[in-house]
Amino acid sequence: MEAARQQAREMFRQMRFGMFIHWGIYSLLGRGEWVMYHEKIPVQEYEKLMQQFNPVHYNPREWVALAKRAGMRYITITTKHHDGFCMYDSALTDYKITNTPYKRDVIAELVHECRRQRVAILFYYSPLDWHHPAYNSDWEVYTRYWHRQVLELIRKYKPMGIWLDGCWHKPDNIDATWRLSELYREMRRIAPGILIGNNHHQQPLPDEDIQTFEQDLPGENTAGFNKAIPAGGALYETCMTINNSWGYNAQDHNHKSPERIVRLLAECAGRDANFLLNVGPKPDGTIQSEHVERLEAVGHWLQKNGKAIYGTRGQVFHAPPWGTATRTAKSIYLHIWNPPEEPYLTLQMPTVRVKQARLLSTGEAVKVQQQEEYVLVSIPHPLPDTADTVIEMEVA
Ligand code: JFZ
Repeated sequence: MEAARQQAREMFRQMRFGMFIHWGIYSLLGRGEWVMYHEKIPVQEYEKLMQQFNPVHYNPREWVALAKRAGMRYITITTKHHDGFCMYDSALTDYKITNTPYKRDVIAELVHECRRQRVAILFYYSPLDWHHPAYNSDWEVYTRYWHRQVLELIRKYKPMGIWLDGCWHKPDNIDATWRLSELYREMRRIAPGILIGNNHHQQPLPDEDIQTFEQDLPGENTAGFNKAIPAGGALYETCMTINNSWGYNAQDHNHKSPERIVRLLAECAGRDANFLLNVGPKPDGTIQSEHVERLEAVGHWLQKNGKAIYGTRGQVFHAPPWGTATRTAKSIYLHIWNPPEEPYLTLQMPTVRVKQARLLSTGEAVKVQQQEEYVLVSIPHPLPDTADTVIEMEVA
């Protein structure tokens, strides 16, 4: 594997936490990103939304600053969703942001801010397209169109990675049908270190770097479209919504609590997965306050406990009932939110010697009793952080 690609994979994994952004002209209707399909809106009708889209409060500097306050190290934004509308200035279609009253290339402005604030940026792109006439009438023409769009995105904006989503619409013989290997080769020719993810919910292809788990944790569900297939060396990334909607949905008030989001972040890291948490900005370019509040709460937790997430690896213990664990070469981090009755944890760690242990957020020492086959770790009662109390164990 190319050194540049290997390096990008390692950097991506160390980042652990990213902001997913689903934003498009569908946000005008406030009923999610599948509204055109669910409400059977004819293309000619739906296209009119373009003339109304004018996100006057769009502030990429604030979006990136919010991601950083949340402790997110990268952003993955939709450049074209299934509705076919391009949120960037594509040379290959007039159905794009620069032909709206807003006129400006919102993707270019976000990329600029990410570079300035040193946040990595990846692009979501949907090969599935409900708008392009050739999608149903001339597969050769449509394939050339979408392949060329992916390559123009890479050439024009130089993202860290491309996150494809929509190949599941024609799942049989997915590589040949969508001509993925041919596209991946061309992508890597122009950008050797580019990361490739494809949300097709099948075994990752050899040239794919990111195996996505949508609204799911790796290993949680072995059935359904989110099969927890042993990764062929690909990196794991779980993507989730804060409520139940990817695109802005004014009626969806089912927002996860900050505590639940912190635990999901820890659960992902404990399973050696990145956590891509989604916001769906409103048509005026603002992010709804319920989501801003939750992101800031997670960022506050990460200020005290980030060492137990960033740059760590997972799969330390198998499904511990008390929480999860992450590790580095020198430390094991116990993430505890469901403590046992006893005032201690019993850890089966026959090959590991614990030198000392402390509460990560305060540095307060924690008592450890080393036995031959296991270690007893005292746990404070009540837990100082009900969301996730982290104990750092320095190990030999
Ligand atoms: C897809 C998109 O349809 C959705 O709008 C959002 O962008 C999400 C992140 O990705 O959701 C899927 C993808 C695949 C399946 C179902 C929903 N599937 O394979 O059943």
